[in-house]
Amino acid sequence: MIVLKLGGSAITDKDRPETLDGAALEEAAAAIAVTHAAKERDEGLVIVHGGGSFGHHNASEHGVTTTEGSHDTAAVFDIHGAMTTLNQFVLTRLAEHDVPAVPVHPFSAAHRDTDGDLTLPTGQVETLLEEGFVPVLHGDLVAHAGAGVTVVSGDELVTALATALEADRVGLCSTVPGVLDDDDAVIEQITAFDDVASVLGESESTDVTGGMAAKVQTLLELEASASIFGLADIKAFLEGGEPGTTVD
Ligand code: IP8
Repeated sequence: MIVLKLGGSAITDKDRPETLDGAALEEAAAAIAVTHAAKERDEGLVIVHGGGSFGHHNASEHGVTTTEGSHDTAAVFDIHGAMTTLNQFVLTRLAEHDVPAVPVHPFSAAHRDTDGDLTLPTGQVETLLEEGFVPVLHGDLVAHAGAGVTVVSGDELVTALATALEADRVGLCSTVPGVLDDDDAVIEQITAFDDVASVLGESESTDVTGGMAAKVQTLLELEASASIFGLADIKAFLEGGEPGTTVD
């Protein structure tokens, strides 16, 4: 099965609060629809989307990160609310393309222990897959023992899902065509973080979960082979190709 992450920055205007990039989401939904229909659902697909302008601004306003928590219900309504709003946009667009996409909200399913380690039950995701659905999860808040609620990034969910479901392939769709070197050329393969540490800067937008460096580090921990690519390459990835940067 495949875990595909639609980066928040790829489907929203990341620098304007709560602004969708409708054209980008349409392009992603169309590509997913074509490949999903062609495979006649014999290969399970789980989608995870990030926040982009729908979660990070709210989270930073409330001072909530993956480690800094809050006990303020207003923070929960704002941050989780923003993420479920974006989730609705994603589901609606996929439904318009006849993709049987359904929501799975991490806030209602996952939690962190006092060390911050994430537990994400996946029985519902597995059953939905077996029943022919495409579960769509998203970066969210989660209950965090001793800290209230903290952010869980889409990338963390991708890792948890890929591991629990023994995913064959993991794809991260980003705003860039892959991980870029100092000359803006796509790095074809990354096997160790040290190889790319010097070129992976901090994310320039408000991103409480760490930008490209954190993504690469997370993907390096996976058993499954992972690819980072741009919107134009979703179809190529879902058809079995390895566009962009392969992280192995
Ligand atoms: O964009 C973050 O998800 P990400 C979600 O995948 C929130 O890092 C709530 C900021």
